[in-house]
Amino acid sequence: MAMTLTIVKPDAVAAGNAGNILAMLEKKGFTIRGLRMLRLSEDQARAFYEVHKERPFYGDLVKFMTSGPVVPAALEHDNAVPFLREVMGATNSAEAAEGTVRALYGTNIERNAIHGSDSAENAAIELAFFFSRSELIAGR
Ligand code: 3AN
Repeated sequence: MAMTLTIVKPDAVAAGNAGNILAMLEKKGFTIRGLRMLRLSEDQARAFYEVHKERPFYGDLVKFMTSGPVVPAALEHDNAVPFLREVMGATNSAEAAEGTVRALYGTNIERNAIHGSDSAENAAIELAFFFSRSELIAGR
């Protein structure tokens, strides 16, 4: 079974929707194999989103992601990476399909409630950013 990384973002945590989002992901069939709550430092947020460092929204994205606690989770499912992307919905919450996490819990393109890895390669990198190998083994 494949694993992917999700992060319940500061907007959704602040709105009291972390539990609702995790429950929705479990209902969709994901198994939670790792779970944390933390507040990203600026250096950590910059490193996590390094692929976007040349993009005009990078500064705002780092500011938003450090604005409050986040809840990263390691999720297991068949084809976990594309399936989570489907369940999350489009990046812009205002355009996300009905019934997706972002349509239900996000606000706009920045405050979009949830992160999901975009490839198997990035999932491995992002899981290792938040969870040690032994934590993920313990979650099995
Ligand atoms: P996704 O999260 O759907 O994979 P990416 O990887 O293109 O989207 O963007 C990463 C994050 O950067 C998004 N989740 C969103 O919070 C933010 N973002 C992307 N595009 C924009 C934009 N045009 N303006 C503001 N924030 C953006």
